[in-house]
Order: sequence, then C-alpha cells, then structure tokens
Amino acid sequence: MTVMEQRGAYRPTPPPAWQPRTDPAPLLPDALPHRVLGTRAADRVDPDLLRRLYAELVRGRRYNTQATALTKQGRLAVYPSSNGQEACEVAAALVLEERDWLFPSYRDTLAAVARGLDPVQALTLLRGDRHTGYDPYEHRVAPLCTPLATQLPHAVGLAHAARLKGDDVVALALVGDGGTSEGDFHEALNFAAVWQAPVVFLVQNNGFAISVPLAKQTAAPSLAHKAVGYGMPGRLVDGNDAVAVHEVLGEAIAHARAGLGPTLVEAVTYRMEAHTNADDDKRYREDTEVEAWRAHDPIALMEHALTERGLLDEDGVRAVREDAEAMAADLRERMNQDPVLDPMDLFAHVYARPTANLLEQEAQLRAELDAEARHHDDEHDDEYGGEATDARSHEPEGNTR
Ligand SMILES: Cc1ncc(C[n+]2csc(CCOP(=O)(O)OP(=O)(O)O)c2C)c(N)n1
Ligand SMILES: [Mg+2]
Repeated sequence: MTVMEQRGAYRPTPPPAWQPRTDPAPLLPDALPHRVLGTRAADRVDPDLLRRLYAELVRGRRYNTQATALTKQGRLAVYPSSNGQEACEVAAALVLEERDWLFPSYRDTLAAVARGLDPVQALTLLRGDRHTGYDPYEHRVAPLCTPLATQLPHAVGLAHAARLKGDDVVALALVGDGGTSEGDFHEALNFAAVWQAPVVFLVQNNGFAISVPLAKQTAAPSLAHKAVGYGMPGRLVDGNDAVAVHEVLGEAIAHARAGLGPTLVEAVTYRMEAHTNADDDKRYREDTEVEAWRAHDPIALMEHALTERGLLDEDGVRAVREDAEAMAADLRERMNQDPVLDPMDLFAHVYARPTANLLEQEAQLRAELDAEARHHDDEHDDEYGGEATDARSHEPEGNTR
C-alpha cells in the first residue's frame, strides 16, 4: 500500500497554503544610494549642520593623517585609517543624542573622537597600552572592536535591555562590508528584528575586506538587501555624502526610537588608503580605481555645497584648517610622551569576579615585579653604596616620562 492509499487524501500545497508573513516591498532598499549633496535638496539643508559636518570632516582627515604619521614614528602600533570614509564617521557621531550609544569597530576612531572622546585616549588600544583606553560610559562609546562584527550582538543586547528598562536609548553599531559575512552579523540582525530592538546597523561598504573585494565576499544584490531576509528595512546611501548619511541615519534612529525596530543602512564608500599601515594595497587594486573615488571626495563635496550657497569663503576654510592643525599638534605632542603604565592593570576591568587562574597569575606577576624591584635596589647599593628607594632611579638620563 502506498502512503497516499493509506491516508486516503492528497493536497499539492502545504496546509494551510503558504503566504509570505509580511509584505517584503517596504523593506527593500532604494535602487540607488541616496544623495543630497550635488542635488537640489542641498539648497534646503540647515546651514549650521553643513558647517558642523564640514568642520568635523576636515578635523577627521587631519586626525587620520596624523595618526598614520605616528605609526611611522613608532608611536602607534597600527592605524586603520578611515581616509575617504570621514562622512560616515562624522555623520554617525553627530546624529546621535547624548543618551544614545555608539558601537565602533577598529576603523572608527574618528566617530569616537567626533562624539567627544579624547583624541589620545581613542588611540590607546591601537598603541597597545592598556585595555580599551577609555571609559565607555563617559561618552557612551563601546570599546573599539577588533574581532569582526562582535560589537553587533553587544549593541543589540544593550538596545534591547534599554527598551525593557523603559530607557529612551538607541544603539548605533558600525561594521564593515567584510563584517557582514560573519556569524555575529547574522545573529545580531536576527535578534534585533525578532525583538524589535532600537538599534541601527551602519555598514560602511568601503569595497574591501583587507585585500578581498566585495564581489568575492557576497553574492547579495547589495549589502542593504541582507536586511530583508531578517524582516527589517534596508537603506542604501552615498557614504561620501555626509548630509545624506546624516539624513538616512536620522530617519533610522527616529524609527527605532519610536519602537518600530531596527534598520540596516549600507553606506557606499571607499577606503582611500591601505587596510592599515601594515598593508600594501598596490598588490590587489589599481590606482585608477582609487583616483576615480578621489574625484568623489567627501570633503570636496561638502566644500562645493557650502561655497555654492555662499556659506564658506577662504577665511572660513582657513579657520577650519587651523582648528584641525591645532588638534593635530596637540595629538602629536601628547602621543610623544611615554605613558606611565602599571603592569598590574592587566588584571583590572577584566572580570567583576576574577577567576582562580587569574588570581594566581596576578599573584605571580606581583611577586616577579617585587623581585625585580629588589634586584634593582641591590644593584644600586653595590654601585653607589647608598640606598635606593625607587627602581626608576636607574633609568637613563633624558627619559622624559
Ligand atoms: C573574527 C575575525 N576574523 C578575522 C579578522 C581579521 N581581519 C581584520 S580586518 C579584516 C577585514 C574586515 O573587512 P571589513 O569588515 O570590510 O572592514 P574594513 O577593514 O574594510 O573597515 C579581517 C578579515 C578579525 N579581526 N576578526
Ligand atoms: Mg571593508
């Protein structure tokens, strides 16, 4: 007897007949990246917003060049420059309310600085000094995250928790195009949409994950399309147009704040420099491609818009540049001072309740440091016949701590 004969019934469609649960059309991204600068809409943008964005873009680029120079001087271990991506960085920082949270990746120091973080503290991690280097609660900036996409579930968790507590907080999480291939990206989007968490994901599609171009990374029509599969809206924006990014993020944040759930924004931009100072981009891309993007520079776009509207003249440009130079000089000077570090800090801020292993390692390091200090003191006694109280008295002259 066949299965059909057994049951005595046959229907070609699953019971009940399958339907999409929601209409996907409103979730689909715009056909082309949204732009404001260079269009008629630029005439209506608030002049103060234009001037603020411009000043921050210029400061941001100066910060990037200074930080890259510091790697060459051995003052910074590594720097992933966001040169070319300043519009995303600056718009992300300026669009948030003070009570909101920013979740950056390693490439997003500019966003953290534009949100108010001390420019030197923002580089502490990349200098290899200590932990995150700043207090995340001070400006509501989560640690700059090096493991790809791990900041995304953190952002969703914080946003969901805030909603449960009734706090009016939105989390904005930044990630790269390559990061969208990580498991954490998918888990974060899924949870965010199921919980309708007040979170916005900004994907900076800069064309590359180190040397891997986007075409080898994903078969999706656009990264914004990835939103649809999770049931949240996807938006596409010109990532070099600071006003457009500010506008699209502003709408997504208002949507999230109103309890309507998350949005995925793909900003189409370009990484103008190598992945970091340790990378050689000539090995995997053509100069002509880089030059084509140079003509669509975020600062030039903004300067053009401001000049067109009579909001910027030579004096204005000079004032903004001088301010950026002063910031760079201060950064240089402070980064040229050797930080005073306590090795025991390795164990601070890791766990609220340290594990037995960590306590053991902490005691071991303390004993080693004490023994070293005693050894220095003994050497000093032998050499000078006197009593040394501080191991640092043996440091070479000219060491300016
Ligand atoms: C989980 C994890 N896997 C691999 C790496 C090594 N890695 C560092 S940056 C990078 C490329 C990331 O590209 P993308 O997300 O596009 O960000 P971008 O560097 O372009 O800003 C990779 C693979 C990492 N940091 N974390
Ligand atoms: Mg990338």
